[in-house]
Amino acid sequence: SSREGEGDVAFQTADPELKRPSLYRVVLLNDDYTPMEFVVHILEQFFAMNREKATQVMLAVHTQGKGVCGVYTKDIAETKAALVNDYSRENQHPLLCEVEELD
Ligand code: TYC
Repeated sequence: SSREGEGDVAFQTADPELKRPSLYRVVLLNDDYTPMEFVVHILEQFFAMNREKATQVMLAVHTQGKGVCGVYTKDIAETKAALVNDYSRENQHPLLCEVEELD
């Protein structure tokens, strides 16, 4: 196993010491104005859910205040949240998507 500064380049195929990346939840927040059908559309288009799953998640957010759309690495989670927020704004809806680090 190659430790920092040890310089055993010839042995590095054996134990590459890959760390698991930290994971982040992308969450959708409820609001009083965004149409339910727009939220379902977001979940289908940005989180690859079928209509049934997207409807379940949308209703969970509507009744519980927030809900998880998916779990991703940091860059992917932040990109998805930004794409959803930009798209919601373009369509004049106040829908908010946030990123939370997993414990
Ligand atoms: N509460 C919204 C309504 O009654 C629907 C909604 C669901 C909005 C989920 C946002 O993340 C959301 N039209």
